[in-house]
Amino acid sequence: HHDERTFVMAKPDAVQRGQIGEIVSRLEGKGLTMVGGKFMQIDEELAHEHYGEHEGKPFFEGLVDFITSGPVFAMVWEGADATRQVRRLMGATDAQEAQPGTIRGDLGNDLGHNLIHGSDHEDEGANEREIELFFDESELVDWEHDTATWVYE
Ligand code: DAT
Ligand code: MG
Repeated sequence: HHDERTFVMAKPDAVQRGQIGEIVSRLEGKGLTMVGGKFMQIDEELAHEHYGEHEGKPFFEGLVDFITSGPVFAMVWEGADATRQVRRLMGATDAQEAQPGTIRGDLGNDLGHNLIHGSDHEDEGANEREIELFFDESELVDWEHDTATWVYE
C-alpha cells in the first residue's frame, strides 16, 4: 500500500556533518513523502527504549552514548513499502561494508557512526512502535505530493 509509514532518523554524526539535507534529499528522490519531522535531543530513557532490542549486547552502552551525544533529526516517511524501501536506500548496518549508492555506503565509513536509522522491515510492527515512541499522532501531517501519480502507477 502507498500509505505505509516508517520511522527514520538522521543520527548525531549526520547532524554534525551537515548531512540532514542529503538524507532527506535521497528519500524525497525515491518518491517517499515526509509526514513528520522533529529536531531533538534524545535522552537516556528514550535511547534505552528505542534500542531496547540491543540491551545486554557488548555495544549497547556505546550505542546509547552515541545516540544521545548530540541532536538528531527524527522523521516519519510514507510511501509504498516504505519501511523496506528506506532500508534499501540506507544500505548495510556497517557503513564500511555498505554498497556504494546507498546512504551509508556513500557517506559513512564506520560501523557505529552510520548516519541513519530506519525501522527494521523484518521486525513486524517495528515501524509503528518507533513512530509512536517518537511522535504524537497530532505531529504527523496527512498530505500527498501532487506528483504521486507520476511516481506510482
Ligand atoms: P541497523 O541500524 O542497521 O538497524 P542494528 O539494529 O542491528 O542495525 O543495530 C543498531 C545500531 O547499533 C547500528 O546502527 C550500529 C550499532 N551496532 C550494531 N551492531 C554493532 C556491533 N556489532 N558493534 C558496534 N555497534 C553496532
Ligand atoms: Mg535496527
